[in-house]
Amino acid sequence: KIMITGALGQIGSELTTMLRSKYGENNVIATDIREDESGSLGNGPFEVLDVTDAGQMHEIAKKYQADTIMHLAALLSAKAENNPQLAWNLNMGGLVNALEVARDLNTQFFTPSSIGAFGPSTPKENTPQDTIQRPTTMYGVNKVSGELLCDYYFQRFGVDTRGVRFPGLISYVTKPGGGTTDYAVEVYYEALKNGKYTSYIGEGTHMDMMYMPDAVNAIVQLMEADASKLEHRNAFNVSAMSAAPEDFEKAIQKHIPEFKMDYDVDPVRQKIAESWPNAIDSSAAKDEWGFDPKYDIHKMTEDMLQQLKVRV
Ligand code: VAH
Repeated sequence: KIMITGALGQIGSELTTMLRSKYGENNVIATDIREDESGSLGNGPFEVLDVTDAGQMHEIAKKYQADTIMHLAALLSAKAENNPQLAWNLNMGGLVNALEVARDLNTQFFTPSSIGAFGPSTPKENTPQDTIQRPTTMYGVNKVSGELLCDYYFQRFGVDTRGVRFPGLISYVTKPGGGTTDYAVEVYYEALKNGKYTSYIGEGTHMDMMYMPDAVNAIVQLMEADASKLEHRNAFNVSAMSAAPEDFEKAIQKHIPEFKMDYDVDPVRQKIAESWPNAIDSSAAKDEWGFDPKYDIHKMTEDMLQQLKVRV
């Protein structure tokens, strides 16, 4: 049985649905800080959980006899920069609580890291799996600390911890909240609604991106991978594309020729974006567990627009 925190979030909402259809509704326990008011996650078990409440987390995991914990509840980069103290308490407090539950109940463990775990002194192009990690954002500090803590729980306590460094994730189901890469989602909504988009990230700023179906598949693939093949654990570089705002503009124009992008750069998020790599190297994930994303920017754009057309 898999217990998920942050199940109503950007990743959680799609991961929960996908795992429920794969393993059965009752085998996936969804938790989030708020009620699933719209019933978007379906009929499987759902519990309201504040991840900073260690006792409650433990109780829920025990009640449902979880054997895997997927810990997704966290504050994203731009929000974390606005409130670093809250970010530390929530991102690190939640993680250590989840790891403690995993240790006590002997469960498998997944939590996402991010390209935010890199910083200005990291090589920007073809960023290696093992390289300098000196991020300059609170979110990045949380992610590097989280990677180290997960490795520690594996080495010290034998908890089967696994993770990936996700790039900006693009999806049509649940919008991200307070990230630096959110523009790459907003652009599709605005293209369909208004035929134009004002980007808060500057022209020529490259970041890694991935379509959500590839992201949830990667999680399942990594968790099912043979442990003896894993040289790394926390966390694997994974990316499907490196793109700048103008790449989204061009890709969208193939479907909506009159679409136009202009710029009104937000200095806070621009600075965060510039501190991250342009393009990371995902070969360790490919070699060790067969990471194989299916969507490039064009295939993703076609699907996003088609899916959103009926929703927006
Ligand atoms: C953010 N989407 O922008 C997140 C992420 C790739 C970065 O972790 O904060």
